[in-house]
Amino acid sequence: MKSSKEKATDVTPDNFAFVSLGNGGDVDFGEVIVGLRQTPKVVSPKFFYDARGSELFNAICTTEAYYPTRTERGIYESQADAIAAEIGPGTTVIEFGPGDMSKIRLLLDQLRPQTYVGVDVSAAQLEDAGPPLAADYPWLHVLAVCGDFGPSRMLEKYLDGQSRRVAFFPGSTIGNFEPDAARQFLQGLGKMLGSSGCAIVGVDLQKPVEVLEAAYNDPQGYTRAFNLNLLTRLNRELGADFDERRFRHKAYYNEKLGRVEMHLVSVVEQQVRVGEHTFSFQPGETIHTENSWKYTQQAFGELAARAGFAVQKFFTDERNWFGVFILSVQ
Ligand code: SAH
Ligand code: AVI
Repeated sequence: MKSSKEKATDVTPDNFAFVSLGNGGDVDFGEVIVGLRQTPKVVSPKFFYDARGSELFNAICTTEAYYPTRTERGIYESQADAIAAEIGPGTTVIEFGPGDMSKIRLLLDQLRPQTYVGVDVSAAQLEDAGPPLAADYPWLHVLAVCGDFGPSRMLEKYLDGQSRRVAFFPGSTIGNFEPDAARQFLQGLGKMLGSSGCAIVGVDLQKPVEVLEAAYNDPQGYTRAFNLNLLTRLNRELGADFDERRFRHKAYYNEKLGRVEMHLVSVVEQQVRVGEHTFSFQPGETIHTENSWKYTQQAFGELAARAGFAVQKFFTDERNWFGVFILSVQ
């Protein structure tokens, strides 16, 4: 006897569709070369999420050290009714970077949207998570969109013009943008949502440095493996010859800027080839792979206001570690 989850993946449900925008899914060679030519060297965190990277991210989320996942989930579990009351039923929910689509599940029974659209660069995650979601919620239209959720109007043709649009951006993925890029993203989002639109945005909040640094240095080593997997991916997809043993994971809280930084540090002097390009590394030189900005309630509210949103409601946990903002287009 199969479990309902196994059954769900056997046949693609009628209420599920998958489309590709053609602007994500693979590593962009040109973007990587431009980043590695900079000082300090940089590679975008959006390239973390190949099948292995997504698997490692999901493993990070299960650790005790990585508090954001369970804290945000706790807010949805306890506040789903209150969140739904702010939004109302029959909407089109568009989730940015849904990953395993587990967070939207915590809201669907209360939110009762008509359509769910998940936009992610990770085709593997969409293929794994989309059909079971559609099978478990047969009343919901589920559309998985493989592509970059950055500025683009390509998504528009997959959205209906009738129902109210609600953006769902959990996980503090917005914290991986620089604050000005986050503002620009929200500004573009406001246009896409239209004047009746609103957004549910999960934002990690500032807290003691020890808690932040532990979250990005889990004792299981998943974050280290997640960071180093980027090099494995560049080797496979771009024909690079990084030796993962010659780099180490480094993550720390930059208190002055209010962000956790992740880097890959070269442990020796070395040269690395990426396609026909060669890059030199001094010992201790880093590739900057991710920023994870941590906000105060006030600072994020002000950023959203500069992007044309009003904070309709704010939810948090008892330690004030994570914030869920309900934003409405002004
Ligand atoms: N929302 C989930 C997953 C967060 S991890 C959670 O809260 O746990 C970030 C997710 O965003 C990953 O699934 C990754 O593949 C996706 N992602 C990152 N950058 C992206 C981009 N530029 N465009 C589309 N998806 C992106
Ligand atoms: C997806 N994003 C918000 C995560 C974060 O915390 O910045 C990705 C991550 N990086 C290391 N651990 C988790």
